[in-house]
Amino acid sequence: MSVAYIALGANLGDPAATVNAAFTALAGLPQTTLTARSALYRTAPVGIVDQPEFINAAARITTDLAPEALLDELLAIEQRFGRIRAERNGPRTLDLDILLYDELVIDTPRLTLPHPRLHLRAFVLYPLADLATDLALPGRGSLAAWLPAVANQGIIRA
Ligand code: A4P
Ligand code: MG
Repeated sequence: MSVAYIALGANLGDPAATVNAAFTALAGLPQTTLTARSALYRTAPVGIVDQPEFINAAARITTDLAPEALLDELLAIEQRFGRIRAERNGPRTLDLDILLYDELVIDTPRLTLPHPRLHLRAFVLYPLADLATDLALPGRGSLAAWLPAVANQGIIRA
């Protein structure tokens, strides 16, 4: 069994309903148990700023799926929720990213772990901190140490 952390993000349609339904979809994955879910957060868009605000959250799972198989399952859930890949960083009905998978550090064309931008983003770090305040980010120290630097990014508990 491995422990993985998943980021959930949505900013089209009814984002809060989508994120809640996505938690249920994660709970239904094969060989996987949803062990914790964060609060929902309303967050200002990062990257392309001229788009609706996001709802972001994070989940902890235990799974027997290998990282690439887990990614395939997450992409399939995104498709079920009507995800259309238009522009990078652009609006989406649902985005599911793997933040951490055990202590794994990999960089392949399909999958980079830990997620390369996770430590720079309030919309990832705050939900993650709900799940594990003392979390270590492989190669990047503790999660708690990164929080002050992102405190100025717009984020409110929904
Ligand atoms: N991929 C590589 N590593 C991973 C990983 N750890 N988890 C590959 C998931 N996927 C990973 O992703 C493109 C490809 O990344 C996948 O097919 C997979 O093979 P994508 O979801 O199609 O593209 P994207 O999400 O538009 O781009 P990217 O680079 O993932 O963007 P980010 O960094 O996820 O940022 N602002 C707020 N407030 N809230 C947000 O949630 N999200 C973004 C997207 C920008 N601004 C935001 C938010
Ligand atoms: Mg993504």
